[in-house]
Amino acid sequence: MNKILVVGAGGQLGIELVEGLRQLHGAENTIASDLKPFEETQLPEPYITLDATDATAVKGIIEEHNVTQIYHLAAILSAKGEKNPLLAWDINMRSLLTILEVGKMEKVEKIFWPSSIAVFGPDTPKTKTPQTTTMNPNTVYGISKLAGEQWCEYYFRKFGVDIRSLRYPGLIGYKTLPGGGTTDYAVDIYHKAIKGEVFNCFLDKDTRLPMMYMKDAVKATIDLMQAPSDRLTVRSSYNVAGMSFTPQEIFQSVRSHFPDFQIVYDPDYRQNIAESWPESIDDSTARSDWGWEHNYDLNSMTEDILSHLSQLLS
Ligand code: NAD
Ligand code: AKB
Repeated sequence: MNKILVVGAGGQLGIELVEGLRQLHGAENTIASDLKPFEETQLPEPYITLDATDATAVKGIIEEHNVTQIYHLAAILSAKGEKNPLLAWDINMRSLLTILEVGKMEKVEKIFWPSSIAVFGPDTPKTKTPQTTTMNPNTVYGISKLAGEQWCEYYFRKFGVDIRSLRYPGLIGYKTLPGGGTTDYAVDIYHKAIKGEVFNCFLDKDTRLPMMYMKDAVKATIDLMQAPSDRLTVRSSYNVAGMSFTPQEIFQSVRSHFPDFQIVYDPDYRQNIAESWPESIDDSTARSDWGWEHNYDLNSMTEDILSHLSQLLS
């Protein structure tokens, strides 16, 4: 029987991934954990307050609960990382190395760790960015994710740790507000539209970025973790794609439901980060290795989010 530990579960991805994992493995077999105390999360029990950089605490929980799989989500994202680069490097690298090392020692069967399109930089081909290409990221978050990918591959090849990873694009969910990324605008816009407020967009109207609906991200994660090991040809991190759009295009999609909705473009330091990333991603390796398929495009995502969000906020 699988016993799952989700680390950094209190964030935008964790809240929804825990739900998906609990449907699959049972709530009693899926322990959510985060730095935050229980009262500050939206997660139901079982829940443990856990610092991912504390190797003794992580080891204790794995042994006490006979954990067989870890999903390690804790990180400082791109925009927040540029405000405090040393903190971002420290948290992102120290937590990953803790999970890899404890996972190896405790013979954890499988580990999931997310990378990001932030591993690509200004020298990377902008469209249909290939699985293997020039990287050279120029944010501390991207540098930490690229180093993390290489550490994952190293632990797999040297120690046989079965660690799997996806380079998520910007993830868009409606259940919680995002935690300090450059793609956060594409979550905020739905909340402003529902509240009838003008949306102040921190990216320029034509900045195209790869994005994915959270339901597809949860599906990709579970599909990858269930794939037979011998199907996986990539042990750094897989490119995955859902859709690509600009602020103007998502605004038009939302405005088709709220004809009076208005947007003001006011780009800030996050514009430079966005401009260093690809516009679209070639994920053909994920599609052929383990059958990845996305379900949502921009308009079907907008419909789904608005129908759920209006119920949640009413
Ligand atoms: P988030 O910022 O919403 O959540 C991160 C969580 O990690 C927070 O709840 C935070 O309290 C927790 N955390 C921070 N330091 C911790 C520590 N030392 N110990 C335990 N928990 C700690 O981020 P998210 O959007 O949920 O992203 C989750 C993962 O997915 C990250 O690794 C991120 O890099 C990756 N990712 C996210 C996106 C996206 O668009 N959201 C895209 C690409 C990759
Ligand atoms: C961010 O904007 O930092 C994240 C990501 C693409 O990794 N959403």
